[in-house]
Amino acid sequence: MTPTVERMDEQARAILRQNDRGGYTIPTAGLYPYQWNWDSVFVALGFMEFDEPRAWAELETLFDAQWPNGMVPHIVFRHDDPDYFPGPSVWGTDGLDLPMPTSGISQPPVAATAIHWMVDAARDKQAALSKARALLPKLNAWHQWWVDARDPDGLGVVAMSHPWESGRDNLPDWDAPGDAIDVRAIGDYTRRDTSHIDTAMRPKKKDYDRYLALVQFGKSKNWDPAAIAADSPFWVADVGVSAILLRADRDLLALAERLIPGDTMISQARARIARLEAGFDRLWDSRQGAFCNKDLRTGAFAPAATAATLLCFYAGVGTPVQRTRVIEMATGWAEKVRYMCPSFDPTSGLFDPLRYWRGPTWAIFNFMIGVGLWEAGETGLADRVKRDTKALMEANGFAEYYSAVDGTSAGGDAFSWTAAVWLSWISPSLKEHKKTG
Ligand code: 9WN
Repeated sequence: MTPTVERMDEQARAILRQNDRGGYTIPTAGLYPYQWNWDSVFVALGFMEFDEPRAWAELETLFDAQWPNGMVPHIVFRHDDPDYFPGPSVWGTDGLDLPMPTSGISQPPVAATAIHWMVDAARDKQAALSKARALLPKLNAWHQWWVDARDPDGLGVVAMSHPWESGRDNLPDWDAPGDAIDVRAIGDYTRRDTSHIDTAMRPKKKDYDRYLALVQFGKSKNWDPAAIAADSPFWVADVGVSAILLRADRDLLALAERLIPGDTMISQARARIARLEAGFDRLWDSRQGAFCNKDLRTGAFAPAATAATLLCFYAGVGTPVQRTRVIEMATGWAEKVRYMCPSFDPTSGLFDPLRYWRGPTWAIFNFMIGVGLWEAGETGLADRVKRDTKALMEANGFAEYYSAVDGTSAGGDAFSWTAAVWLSWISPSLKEHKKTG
């Protein structure tokens, strides 16, 4: 029997409360015992529905860990937890002058967009405006870090220096570029993830060897962005982060024009937007008829499209012809799988229904895709994405992710960002003005 809306709302709120570690929220107990960057941002949107001060605190604690060079790290280590590998000592950022121990890379910059939505939805407008105003310079520094550190040649697309930086760790897209990573000197190590989760759902050992080798590489360069850009064996332009950054810059610009008119960050944001808009077309693979990830060392496109291809609507890019092709592609996917939107092309031989980012459906990605489609007037597909997300949660709870083929829940359970997506996008109890996308 489908649980009632009240029951779903209650469970979702309980998950956020139970994963709250006092000002920051872990993604799920055991598997991920620290604060993760984009997880926290979605969590803030969830808290916003029932505890606004707590929502702002989630973002403030994340930005407390911002590096002096503007980067907002992908994991914040407030303690050392043996449940997770690689922990703070492996990342070796302790010699840098940082506010607290963190990883050495970033994650998709969804925060400015979330903050824009939070300001619009806030019941306590005064508090929201002052919190957003205080966060804006930090957001701007982070966005500038993205283009300076990960696009030093001004291509208008951002490179991933590590698969984890994309938030979509083991996409098939990273396989061929990853062949250039030398793993011979990594030494012995013990994974912790596979002691929590079925190995069939997690990245393979070959992937982990590469993840670790890249961490060791970054550490050997003292996490210096220029040295990483010059020598990283892995340097792949990501459609997902490029789209998310472009969208985030549009939201940052709108907030800055409203809250601090005349500030220099306005012209900086405009310059980044122009550069990212111009660059996005580089990721159009005319052979595949889709926006695809691209190895910037070799110039090779990834083997197939991913869910991020659909973020062109969220980012507000693509010609009418390109957008039509993307909709045709997504319509084909929707016929092939029961639950939109698979993270990887379900018509490809590399599609894997349960292994992490190689095929499964993720609520946070559906959130961004659904909002973008809705805004672009593609309401049929937008409704399908939202309906499927709701059905997955109602039938299978708040899992880390789900099989796009049959809805099987996978990865960690009682998962914070999935619960947050229910509260801020799916729940039928949302106020009328929020029922978009
Ligand atoms: C590495 C926390 C994170 C998400 C990522 C997801 C996964 C970590 C891991 O979990 O990555 O960052 O150890 O597998 O891929 O998107 O932020 O939920």
